[in-house]
Amino acid sequence: MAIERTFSILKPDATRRNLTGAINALIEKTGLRIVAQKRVRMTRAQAETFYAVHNARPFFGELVESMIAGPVVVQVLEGEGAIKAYRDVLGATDPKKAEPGTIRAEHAISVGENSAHGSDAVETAQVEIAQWFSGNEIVG
Ligand code: IDP
Ligand code: MG
Repeated sequence: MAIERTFSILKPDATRRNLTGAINALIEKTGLRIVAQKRVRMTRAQAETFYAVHNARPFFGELVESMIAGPVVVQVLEGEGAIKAYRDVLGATDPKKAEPGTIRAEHAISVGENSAHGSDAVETAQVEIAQWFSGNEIVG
């Protein structure tokens, strides 16, 4: 499988509970490398742009509010098949349906406050990474 890069966000529910290191440990245990990382506060406009694909869904307002409720940690992860590898360790969107040992099974509060985001495809990963990092901030 090819070496890929994927985009990750440790969401406000995770930073609020001081889980950055615990989640990073689960990421690194899979062999994925954190090749860029910074802690930022998303603006409302940035959160709306990031989740624009969901803007007609009933939970969109709640989703945007949850993403701006506190700091987030944005990351680029690199490794073999990184997009699927990260989705696998994230677990299902709804933590009640997530496999034991996954980030969401271990740490998420609810389907909305589910601790982390991971890109779902190569194209979305590229767009999401470009929204948050310039090339010289990613050190593989
Ligand atoms: P994903 O994060 O697993 O890719 P998506 O379906 O892309 O899941 O949804 C994006 C985010 O929107 C989820 O991670 C979650 O925070 C939120 N979300 C999704 N479905 C619901 C819902 O039914 N109620 C509340 N929030 C939701
Ligand atoms: Mg998604």
